[in-house]
Amino acid sequence: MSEAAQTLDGWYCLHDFRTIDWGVWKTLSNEERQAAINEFLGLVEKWNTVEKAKNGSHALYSIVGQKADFMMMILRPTLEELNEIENEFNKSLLAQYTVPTYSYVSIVELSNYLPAGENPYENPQILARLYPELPKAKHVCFYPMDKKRDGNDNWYMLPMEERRSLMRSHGMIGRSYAGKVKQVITGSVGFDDYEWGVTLFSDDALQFKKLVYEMRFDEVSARYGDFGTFFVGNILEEDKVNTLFSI
Ligand code: 76R
Repeated sequence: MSEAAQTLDGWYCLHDFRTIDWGVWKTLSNEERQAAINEFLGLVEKWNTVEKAKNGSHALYSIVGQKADFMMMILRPTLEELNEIENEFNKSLLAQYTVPTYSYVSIVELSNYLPAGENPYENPQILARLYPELPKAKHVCFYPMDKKRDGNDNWYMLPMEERRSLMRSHGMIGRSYAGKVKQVITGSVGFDDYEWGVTLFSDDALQFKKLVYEMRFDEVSARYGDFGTFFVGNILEEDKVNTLFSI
């Protein structure tokens, strides 16, 4: 058996994608719509308080294309808290006018392919990555992915040293996007249908295409990457929530 990668695990993560049922939403009066929006903004206010206390983080993005209209990405210390948040949202007025289209459950993950030092859970840089405050970048890109187990192309059969060296090359490409793209890798083995969620943040959406494309030519992605559905979107600031839902 090959040596398993050791992971450092941070906050649990829920990506929750919804479309808006505009047909029904439009039948409401302005007052009813405003009440639903206000209640939702109240929820976001609660999330803001948690974020300020550094007990979690969240990001709201509107999604371009028909796969979803908006995404709520939530980070919390426990799976129970994620569950409470989704249930609270589901019981809200606004949720009645949304349709769930996709969700992803995972946990912020760093692996030991690159050395993390002696006691990683005491390293401030590592902690900042395991328990991140999600950036308020203009754009987001999310997709789930697997590493292949396919005949000769089986990531999980490679010796540790080989995986480490391949990941070094992967990391080098990633680093050349420092300051342009921030990535949050979340592990989902045992939690969801793929093995990782990849969430990228950038102020320039084109950098997603450039980074993902460049990685396609790198062996880790070229030979071993299997990708799920891609979502791309724009930040949904709280003052834009009214605009999005206004009729
Ligand atoms: O954590 C680190 O910065 C160390 C190097 C590193 C690891 C271990 C790293 C760097 N990644 C790691 C792990 Mn990554 N990453 C992806 C994708 O679309 C594709 O082809 C792949 C999707 C992107 C875009 C990306 C970006 N990375 C991983 C893992 C877990 C692998 C495992 O355990 O087997 C996956 C699935 C994955 C996928 N990666 C970086 C980036 C970027 C931008 C970096 C540089 C980060 C930085 O140094 O700032």
